[in-house]
Amino acid sequence: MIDLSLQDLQQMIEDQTAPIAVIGLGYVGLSVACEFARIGFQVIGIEQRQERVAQINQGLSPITGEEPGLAELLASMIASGRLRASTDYHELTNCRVILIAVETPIDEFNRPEYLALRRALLGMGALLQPGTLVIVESTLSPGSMQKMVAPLLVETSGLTLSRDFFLGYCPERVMPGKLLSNLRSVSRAVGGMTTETAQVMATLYRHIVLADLDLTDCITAELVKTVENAYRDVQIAFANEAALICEAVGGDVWKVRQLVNKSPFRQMHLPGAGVGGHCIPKDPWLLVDGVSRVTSGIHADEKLADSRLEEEFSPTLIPSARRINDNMPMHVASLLAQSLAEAGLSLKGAQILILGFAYLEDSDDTRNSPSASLVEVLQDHGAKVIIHDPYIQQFQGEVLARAAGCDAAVIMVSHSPYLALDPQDLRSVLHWPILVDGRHVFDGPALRKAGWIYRAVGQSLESMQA
Ligand code: SAJ
Repeated sequence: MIDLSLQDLQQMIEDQTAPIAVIGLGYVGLSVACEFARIGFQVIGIEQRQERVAQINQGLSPITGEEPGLAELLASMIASGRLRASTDYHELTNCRVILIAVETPIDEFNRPEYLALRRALLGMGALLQPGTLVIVESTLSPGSMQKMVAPLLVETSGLTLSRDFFLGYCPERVMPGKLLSNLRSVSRAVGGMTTETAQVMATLYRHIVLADLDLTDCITAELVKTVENAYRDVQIAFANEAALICEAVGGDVWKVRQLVNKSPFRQMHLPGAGVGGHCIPKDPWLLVDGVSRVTSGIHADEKLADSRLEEEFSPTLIPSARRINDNMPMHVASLLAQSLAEAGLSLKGAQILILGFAYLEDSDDTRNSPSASLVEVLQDHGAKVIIHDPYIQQFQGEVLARAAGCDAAVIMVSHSPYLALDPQDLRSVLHWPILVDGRHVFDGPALRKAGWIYRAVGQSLESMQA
């Protein structure tokens, strides 16, 4: 195999003759593999799950849930022979571009769990050919490219970084339900280990991304991805804490939010029953991981003889936001307990209908679902739980049929079918007119006026009295 310089590689990328490998055929890897194949590249997907490889090679998408265009694109790319899946890393040896899109979850201690990433790096290291461009797309804790990915590849390949092979980081910004459209229309931070590498990466992504490609370095790209999601988590936590304050002082957070957002440059997010998904609950922990370093602080305080004090910096806002959001299902459970008590009932022995188990409205994705946390709390307190979700097969069915015989109902996800639900129908089948609203789906004051024992995140009882 001839050693290709970066310029030769750039040319092969420009004319789409550089074979591409994508390691990890999850919703990120599969969509990016299909997109490069669609452009005309020869693409091999490396996936460890044999059954997933077989399914993809039959032209069948393993991605559940609505993903406009993906199943058709996959089928046609398999049929055209431009895309193939395999479990065998040896297929990489003739690839000139290798994308890594494996999961990077956190463990029970909120630390990065890089097992899949290490497996991918170790699987490809010894097979890495000179002249290859390696790009990581998975979300990483800032510094991981420099401290882990690069050393591991250098060590296992025996090649010299940025001379024999080239390395970069381009975090994905796709969202479930909009994979292909996001891939094409959302800008990307393109972080190269060198400026030249970032430029060649941009040549590659320009083929599929119509939005900005912002060339930068790896640490910046790692920070952009984790900061943008930590930003969202903190914004949501702020809305949730404002909601809890409103409940405590007699306010209605929804009225407050509406008027706050009329103030210039305010964009208060939605309070709710919790924060789920595979990005927002995880990425803030990746951002703060290991950031607990001694920083020199300058203190003007005259009492301190030594004006340069060493102090420990460790993030507080971002972990606190995580805890606020993680606590919201517990708050919903407490609203439910209060509602049951109003009817002389307790959680123990009650049968509760949970409306919505996905983590997001009109989705079937249950990763880190706040409803799962709520179910656990309720069961721990002796309640029986009936779950309904129009998008999840095992929880589908006629809502009112599932509600029959339940003592109370809790809305956890604002799925469209629930927005059309007539509370009167629900009341006719519930044992008690008890409803806890975790997503501001219903009109609280109207329901209470109609005799419901109704409680909602962010709405105090005083604020709902007519
Ligand atoms: N949520 C709230 N209040 C809000 C917004 C969301 O409670 O104001 C909850 C949702 O109910 C859900 C969780 O937070 O449980 C996450 O919702 P999300 O809208 O952030 O959806 P995700 O998890 O799909 O986030 C993805 C992220 N995209 C990527 O990581 C590439 C996120 O950065 C995007 O902002 C988000 O999609 C989006 O805007 O759709």
